[in-house]
Amino acid sequence: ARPITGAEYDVVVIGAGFSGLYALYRLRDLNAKVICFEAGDGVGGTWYWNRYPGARVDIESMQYSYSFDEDLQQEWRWPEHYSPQPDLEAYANHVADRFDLRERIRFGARVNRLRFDEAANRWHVRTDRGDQVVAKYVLAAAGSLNAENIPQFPGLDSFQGQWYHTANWPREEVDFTGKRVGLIGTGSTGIQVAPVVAETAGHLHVFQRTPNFSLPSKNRPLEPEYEREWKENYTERRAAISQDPGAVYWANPADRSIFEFTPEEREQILNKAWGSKGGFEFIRCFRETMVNLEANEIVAEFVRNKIRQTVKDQTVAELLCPKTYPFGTKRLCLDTGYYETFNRENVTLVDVRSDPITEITPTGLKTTAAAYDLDIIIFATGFDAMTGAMTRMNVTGVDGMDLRDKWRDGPTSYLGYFVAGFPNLFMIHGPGSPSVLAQMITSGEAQVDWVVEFIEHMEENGYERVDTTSEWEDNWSAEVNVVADYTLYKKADSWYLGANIAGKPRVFMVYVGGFDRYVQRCNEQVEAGYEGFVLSR
Ligand code: NA7
Repeated sequence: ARPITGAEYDVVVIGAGFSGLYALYRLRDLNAKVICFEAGDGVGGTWYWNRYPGARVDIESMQYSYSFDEDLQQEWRWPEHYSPQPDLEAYANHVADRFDLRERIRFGARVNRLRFDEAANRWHVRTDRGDQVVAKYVLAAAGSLNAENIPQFPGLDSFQGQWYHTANWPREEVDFTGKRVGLIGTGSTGIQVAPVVAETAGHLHVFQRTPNFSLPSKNRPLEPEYEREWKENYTERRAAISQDPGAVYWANPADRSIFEFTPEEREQILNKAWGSKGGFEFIRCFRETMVNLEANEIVAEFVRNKIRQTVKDQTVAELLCPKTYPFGTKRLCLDTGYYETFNRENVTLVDVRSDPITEITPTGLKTTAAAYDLDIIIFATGFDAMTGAMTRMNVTGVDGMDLRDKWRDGPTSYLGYFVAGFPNLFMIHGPGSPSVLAQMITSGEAQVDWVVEFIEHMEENGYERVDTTSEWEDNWSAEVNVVADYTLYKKADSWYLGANIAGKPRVFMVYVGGFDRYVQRCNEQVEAGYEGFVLSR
């Protein structure tokens, strides 16, 4: 399609991932003139880009799916409990077609400039394929985890093999057969990649800086009985999800204190949860796990012992055991055979905490103490999370303020949606929102609903502009911090804190007070007469 120039829209949606698609669907209610710019050539966002081997969602698909349309959730069939990337991408495509959303999307169009015109109260939006449009509102559904982080090791340009970042994986299959593969990073992504690549690679070196806690996913084909049960109870279960801090449904909610049990009983309870098919339900064994260090350590040691029992070489097992931060304070992983992978002859774990990578060479990479010959390097090194999507778009607001300057000391927001000085710009899953600590499709739906209602209010009342103030940003960041301080989350160098990116300011960016509480807080501010918002005509 040709670039669009000179057109005026009511709303520009950025991103055709799950939130962006739902926004297109909802904005129809407003009869608004809407255009969506999507950097990829297809819909799905995270599930379009992350097509690396082993990519899989770690919330079960009966939940990690849209709730807005009863026929959709009844008719759609998920083959597996935890869908692999192709199934999620297929679902996004189905939704785009089923609800006729595609005609409003311009693909291969990455927004690279957003400028607010104060006199007219309009955003000027440009993309890298030459689109230039004007809009009253911008709804940025550009993703919490999409700006990839490629560590700047010297020499990457000289590498003669192939290298990939997992979030920018090629569409054609990469053949690992017999190849010497280096995998850098052991977060959720690396943990999914390693077992799959190890199956065909000649040799796999896993370069680990920080070990992560991972739970067995017990992924399996979706049992018809289980599917039926969900579909018969969707209404009740979605209602329960909307009241849950993580926006998930718990089949066996447990509200027990770990301190009421003997060590043997605790072990039994944890063992049962470990062996169950409940995935993250393990973290709900006891109520204090994420808020009390002593309770947390009991659970952490249980998981370490599982690692020790699984991995045969005890030196490797100890390296795989996280010991420097509490259980769950870096994003917990779900895996399929991750720890078992290290029992294979063709897999070697390299500790790059004690022996860091110093450079990439034409034939592989070097650490301070050794050199490794590699044909393929996989960067599973994560993202400039929460803020990267916004800061990479070249956004200027009131008085020409650059968003990167505004966020120099860390991101600010009011309710995760607004940044003072950037009027009429709404972020979905922005810094200060629950982001990945709530199931993101449901949370995205709720956020989009809130934004659409906000826009509706403005239109019905003839408002031209909404902004917030730095005072209200401070209030919100105080709230974000108070709830985080109640938990153990700040005790880890995680991407929630920006700690994974060299030089990024350390600010806790995720609202951990719960999805339910978050929705309530946003509604309260509206009900209090749009408190914290500066609306003008
Ligand atoms: P993560 O969780 O940020 O993991 C990235 C991994 O890459 C992590 O192990 C990092 O170690 C490692 N890393 C990053 N930079 C380097 C350098 N310079 N050297 C060595 N190792 C490095 O990203 P994922 O893609 O796995 O997961 C992102 C989210 O997607 C996940 O949380 C889920 O919500 C889904 P570190 O721990 O920083 O020491």
